[in-house]
Amino acid sequence: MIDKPSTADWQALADKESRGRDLTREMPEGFAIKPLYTADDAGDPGLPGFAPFTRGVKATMYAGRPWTIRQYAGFSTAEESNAFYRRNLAAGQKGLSVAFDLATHRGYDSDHARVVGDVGKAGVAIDTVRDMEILFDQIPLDTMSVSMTMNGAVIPILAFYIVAAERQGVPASALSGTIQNDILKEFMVRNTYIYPPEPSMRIVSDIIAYTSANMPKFNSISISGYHMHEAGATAVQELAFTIADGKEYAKRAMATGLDLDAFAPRLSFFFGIGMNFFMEVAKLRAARKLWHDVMAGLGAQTPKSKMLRTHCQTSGVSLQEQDPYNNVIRTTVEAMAAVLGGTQSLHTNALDEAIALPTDFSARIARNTQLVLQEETGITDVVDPLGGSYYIEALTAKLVEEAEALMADVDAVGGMTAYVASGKPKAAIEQAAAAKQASVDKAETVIVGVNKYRRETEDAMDTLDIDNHAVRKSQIARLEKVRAGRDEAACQAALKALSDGCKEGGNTLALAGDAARHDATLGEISSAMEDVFGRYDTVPTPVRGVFTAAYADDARYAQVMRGVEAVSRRLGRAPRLMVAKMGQDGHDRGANVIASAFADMGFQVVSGPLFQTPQETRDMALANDVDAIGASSLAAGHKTLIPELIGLLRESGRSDIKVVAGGVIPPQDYDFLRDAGVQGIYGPGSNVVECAADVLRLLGHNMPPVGEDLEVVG
Ligand code: MLC
Ligand code: 5AD
Repeated sequence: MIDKPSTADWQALADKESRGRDLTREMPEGFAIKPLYTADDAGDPGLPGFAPFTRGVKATMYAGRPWTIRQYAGFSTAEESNAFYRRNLAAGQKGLSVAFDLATHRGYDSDHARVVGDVGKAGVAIDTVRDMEILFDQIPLDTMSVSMTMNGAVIPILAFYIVAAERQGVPASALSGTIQNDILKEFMVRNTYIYPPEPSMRIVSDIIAYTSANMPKFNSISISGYHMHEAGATAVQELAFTIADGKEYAKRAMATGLDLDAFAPRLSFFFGIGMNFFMEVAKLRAARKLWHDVMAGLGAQTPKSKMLRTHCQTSGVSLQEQDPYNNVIRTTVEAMAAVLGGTQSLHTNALDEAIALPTDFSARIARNTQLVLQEETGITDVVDPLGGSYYIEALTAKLVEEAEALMADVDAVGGMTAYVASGKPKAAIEQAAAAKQASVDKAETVIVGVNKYRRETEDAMDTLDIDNHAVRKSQIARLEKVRAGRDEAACQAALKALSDGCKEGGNTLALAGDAARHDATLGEISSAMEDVFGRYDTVPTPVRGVFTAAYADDARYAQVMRGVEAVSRRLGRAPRLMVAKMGQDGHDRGANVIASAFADMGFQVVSGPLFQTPQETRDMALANDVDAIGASSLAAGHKTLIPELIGLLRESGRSDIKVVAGGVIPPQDYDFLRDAGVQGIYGPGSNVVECAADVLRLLGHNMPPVGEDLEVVG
């Protein structure tokens, strides 16, 4: 009889096969993965439905009830979004998830001068309860669970929702759904805050207090790691900062006198799911264990308080503009990771993610990805089918250990509010994002169709285009009608009561509900609060040194740096690039990566603050005497904002300042932008070193193409 081989036997055989090559892999998470895991690596995760819920919060999981297919969507007017929702529900979607436009997020009515380019673009425009009623027309709010992604203008939006339901005859107590209401991550990565951190945290607690008393089926918050993930966070960062955010909210709510077990069962979560398949499965399992332990530590008694229930969304940044049908494959793999990790609810991204908002066609494929997984694969038959996998169990335990270590750093400074204020988590995530970008640009991280197997030409794709002028016009007409038809004195009195409550400590959601019942607009409710709380501004501080370190031995990078030196000699100073974020779009990963990389390559970089108008960008560019402006646009404002900027530069006699654009810009719009005077357009998948080479060319430097004359340039 042959002896059972030992791990040492395996090692000897493996060394022979690999000729001694080291097959361990370093993860961005800061630990290495071995090529083999065995029973020695894996602990026992317990059973689903029982603490610490590593294997799932329900005993039966999808065998009892499948996850909710909940596609995030919204665009244009309430009428158009309502029609889109109803088509999708008829085709198999199970829950709603509303995407609002950026004007709404940031508390501006559609007629506000700052939001001309944003209305109806990245989501649906909502100004009044009337809009909200139209959004849910013929959608029964007593049975449909509705998630609303709102954080900045969370008070007017939730108030509108409650009042729209009342007008449908549905009391608040019957409403089921979720409000995102997670402001800490806005200050870290998503940037659609309105007020400073302290009053923002009070708002979160007000909502928890109101919903736990009046809306027992409504999840008061969706504590979100997703946006950290999208901003480039590692799995450990996403876990640690998200769970620590949850702990902070729970502690704040307890500090206002609420009983933990009265509100904790309705705290929910949201994670991003990327391409590192097993890491993402383990991440969700680790999240449940971490949350259980945190809540037990805070003294939670009922099991429900210790169960982490989560929505997941497949990763937007993992999707590419090039060869976009590959995105269907990526999304399928990510969706499987979310499901095998035990998510409660899921959004699958559309294949045109890197180009525009989904069309009916791309939304259908995205939704069907979930329907096929749910109904054709047998994936729902068994609870936690990867449970007991040596690798999954070891990885889950490792993520718990690493996240706990990072959470200890957060605790050491007194919790997440203080940690966010220190700027540490934002900087750590940006560092990880820059490192990832460098690894992609150097093709160490492979992206099929982008940095490997790239096609010579790309096929054209139909994309959704929103006539922003028409949406704005119809919103303004409705705003005027609502304002004309309301009891003005009652409305103003309710707004005043809200302002007073902000000062004196009343519940802001209850008070905003009264204002909404009198048809106060979103902008009016927001500014009644802003009058007391103020509006918050930040200045971007991109990280330095990541690219120089990553490209230490790279000939092309050195060549670009020599190009920058040559231009510097000619100008008598380093070339200056302003990285501009115009409009209400707060996605700044791309802008920060560009700022970091260009500064590392020797440019002088001026980072504009978020939310500039084209006039403000022009003024800042002139004041800093920049040579070029890179406008980053991810929320479809490019056709309005960038041409306006170019016009203003022209009026100021500074058409010599080159304007380039980057971000999510459909190729169909390239000609429009070029005609408007944009001199370079860099979509997702652009290599930042080549972007810099291109900008040098625009500044008159004779920059050779890749691979040519590497030595002769000076
Ligand atoms: C579930 N149930 C079961 C069961 N499984 N009952 C018996 N047996 C089983 N096996 C019950 C649950 O207990 C619950 O009832 C009910 O069924 C619904 O199930 P759920 O699992 O709670 O699902 P759901 O209602 O879909 O709620 C999921 C959630 C919630 C808790 C994660 O918070 C949610 O829907 N979140 C979505 C967030 C979202 O869409 N975000 C978009 C962000 S986009 P009961 O009575 O116990 O409740 C974004 C992008 C950007 O942010 O930046 O703009
Ligand atoms: N409709 C559909 N999906 C959207 N997303 C953002 N806005 C919308 C919208 N209006 C998705 C994209 C994006 C992520 C933040 O959410 O996938 O990457």
